This record gives sequence, C-alpha cells and structure tokens, in this order.
Amino acid sequence: MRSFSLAACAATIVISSAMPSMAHVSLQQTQAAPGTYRAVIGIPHGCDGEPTTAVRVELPEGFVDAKPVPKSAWNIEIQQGDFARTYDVHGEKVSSGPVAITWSGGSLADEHYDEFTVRGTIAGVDQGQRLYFKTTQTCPSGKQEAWVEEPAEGQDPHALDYPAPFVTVAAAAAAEEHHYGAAEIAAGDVRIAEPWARAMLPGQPTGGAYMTIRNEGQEPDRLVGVTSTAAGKVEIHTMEMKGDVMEMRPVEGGLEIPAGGSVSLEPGGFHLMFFDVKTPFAEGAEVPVTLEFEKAGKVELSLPVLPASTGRGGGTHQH
Ligand SMILES: [Cu+2]
Repeated sequence: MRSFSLAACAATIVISSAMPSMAHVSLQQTQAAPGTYRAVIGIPHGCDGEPTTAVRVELPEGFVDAKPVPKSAWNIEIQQGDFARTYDVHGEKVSSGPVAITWSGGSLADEHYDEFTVRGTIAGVDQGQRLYFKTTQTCPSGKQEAWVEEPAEGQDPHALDYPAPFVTVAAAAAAEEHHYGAAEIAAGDVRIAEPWARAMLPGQPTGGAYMTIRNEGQEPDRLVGVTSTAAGKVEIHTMEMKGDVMEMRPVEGGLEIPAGGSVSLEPGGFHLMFFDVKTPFAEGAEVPVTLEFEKAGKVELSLPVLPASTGRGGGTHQH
C-alpha cells in the first residue's frame, strides 16, 4: 500500500499535536452558500486550566437575522446594533439587528468541549469572501482567550496565534443545487451534489476536488475509477492520522457508497487527487472529470474551481 506524505499533496494539512491544549476555537462548517447558515462554534479548552464561564461571539457583516440556540444553564444576551450596510433578506431591507451574542452563567471545564450555535442568514456577500466570527472566552479570574485575529491580505490564517474562526462563502448556484436538487447530476441510482475543485497555488504539484455522492439504490455501489482530460492521473484518496502527522493514501478497491446513504468528499477527508495536471486549476475555471461506478457506470461532470482558501481553517486544528 502506498502512502504519501502530505508535503506532496494538494490539501497540505499537517496536524500539530505538539501543543494539544492550544487547539483553536473553530466553526464546524467552514464553507457555506448564501442563505441560512448555522454557525456552530466549538470551544476546545478554557483559559490555562480555568473553566470558560462566558462566550461572546461578534457577528460579522453579511450575517443577519441571527438567533442564538439556547443552552441549558447558560444565559443569553443579544446585543443589537446597526449594520454597516443594508441587506436584502427575502425581499426585505435589513439595516440593523443582532451584532453580538454572549452566553454566560454556565461553566465549561477546561477538559471538556462544547458548542455554541447561532443561526442566521448569509446575505449580500460575494463568493470567496470570509465571514469572521470573533469569539472571546472569559474565565472566572477575568482571564480571556480572544479568538479575534484576522489574517492580513495574503497571510495564512494558520500563522496566527488566535485566529478568528471563519466561514468562506461559496457560490450561490451550489446552494440552489443543494436546496432544489435540480442541478444534481444523476446516473442510475447515484446522485452527485456540490462538486468543486480547489484552485492550485503557484508551484503546487497536485490538485484536489470534492463532492457529495449519494446512492438512492437498494444495494451499495462503488466509485472504482476517476479520469480527467485535465490531468495525467486521478486517484481517490483518504486521510488518516499516522502518529501526529495526517497522511493520505489511495482508497484500495474503490470507495463504497452505501445503499440509501451518501459519502462526502471534503477537505481533511476523502478527496480526488489530480496528478500531472496540465494547466494549474485557476479560480473560475472548470475541471472535467469522469467518475466510474461499479453499478451506475460512467458519470461525466465539470467541477467549478473555488478559491484555494475554501473550506480551510476551522474544523480541527490544522497547521
Ligand atoms: Cu491526496
């Protein structure tokens, strides 16, 4: 079985376990289309051993109509304010509303993990733009952990000590496909939704692509091969932890799509990997691929290329 060190790979992700206590506050979903979005903020630790007794989240411009999800034993304070812009939400003009949410009165032990959720609407934001949910934890001694740093233009957010968790806004078209299924690609019992490829950085030797594959049939199917005229070779990869390093390897014998189930290819997990790429994937371009399923046969589709930053950051502590 071959395995690749991540250094040679498109989604260069090495998990540092040298400082496990420094796991970052993160958003569960790091890519979202305009429309309803649930910002689920994971708090992985307290302040140097102290429990977290308050969590304040500043809501970004472009995230409107926000409502926090109540948590038992925690009080909620919603701070209202004026937005910098006026947003069109379901045909209504909105220029003020919740701008920050604070949960307080509870106690989240340093060794525990919990999630704080705000549901709202992403509106008036361009594709590729990042919405930062600046999050501050407060502990009984008054000590704070403030996840409020935004990277400068061109700076890698992973270089920051206390990066603000963010979601990258995806194409609205993908959202419509997702909601209405109209533009879903179907072959036999297989459905492909939200396929995309990641824009390649200069000098990057390989490309990566993602999608959700659903099987509406009574029997499992299997993605057994992938080809593309844009690359010499395409492999189906999985990622797993080897000691404290995330490694990727080809999926042996194809990727099973369970009967009535679905498999998501996403950053940090299963992905398609393109070798000998002829023209580096550039944002806005399309990458043609042919997927071959054991039962459903061949499916041809075109992957829109999204910004290199899409779907990164947040999630696990990725460096
Ligand atoms: Cu790979």
